[in-house]
Amino acid sequence: MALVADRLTPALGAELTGFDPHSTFDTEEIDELHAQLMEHHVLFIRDCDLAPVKMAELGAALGTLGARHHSYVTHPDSDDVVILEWKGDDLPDAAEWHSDMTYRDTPPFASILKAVIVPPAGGDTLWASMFSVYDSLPSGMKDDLAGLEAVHDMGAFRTPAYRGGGNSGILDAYSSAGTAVHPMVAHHPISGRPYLNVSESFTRFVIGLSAPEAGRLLTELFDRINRPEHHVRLRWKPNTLALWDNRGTQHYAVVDYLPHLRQLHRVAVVHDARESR
Ligand SMILES: O=C(O)CCC(=O)C(=O)O
Repeated sequence: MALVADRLTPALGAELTGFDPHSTFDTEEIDELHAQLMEHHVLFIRDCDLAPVKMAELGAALGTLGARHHSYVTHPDSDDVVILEWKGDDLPDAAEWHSDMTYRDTPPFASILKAVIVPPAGGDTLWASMFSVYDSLPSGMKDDLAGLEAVHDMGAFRTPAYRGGGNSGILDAYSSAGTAVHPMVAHHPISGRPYLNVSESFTRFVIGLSAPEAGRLLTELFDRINRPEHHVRLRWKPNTLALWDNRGTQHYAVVDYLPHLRQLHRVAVVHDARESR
């Protein structure tokens, strides 16, 4: 593949051409795709008609596919593909800044998302560079964050869990989703670059602080993530594919399209096969 990337904002994101969805995804091709991903953090590929089985193959070429998601249904053609679908008066759960599944000890390193059905207007997704957010912090704040760790949990997934099974529904969802403690400033395993590692969806508490202190610190950090200079925004069309590195990015799916139907397919890749090379 001769991939060409057109960078979209200084913070992150590129529109990629030259990707062949019918390729056999050999090592050299995926090395090239991975290199583009490391440079731009999120890649958008238009007219990429990847069938669910092929999407899972692309994920497996990038690394190890993860355990099933605790809440989403899987595609009948592939257990590795979850279906994200919202319409009517649904309560979409992705209109919050987050990096996928950080309530797990080992969250996915990458996610692949393909639009299947898009609403007539709206339903865009934004990504934020957490490298850019970290770089923009005052140096005193960077010093304060060094060495701090925070607790991540399943956040708003509590609502369907509670509606489905009351308090024991929440406990069951908790035990399958898990909870994890991560450093508030992490380093990308390949570039070594520091990035802010907290999200409004899943980061709940800072170890060693009181609840009000943790709340104030997290609120200030979440406000910083919201600034548009750290963002790139994608307008989906059917068969647009987004591939992103969860280490150092977060995303936010805008809910402005209901009651129209919006459906996407997603594959999560847990381990980066190229990380230890
Ligand atoms: O629906 C979207 O655009 C994003 C979905 C999402 O947040 C995710 O795949 O983690």
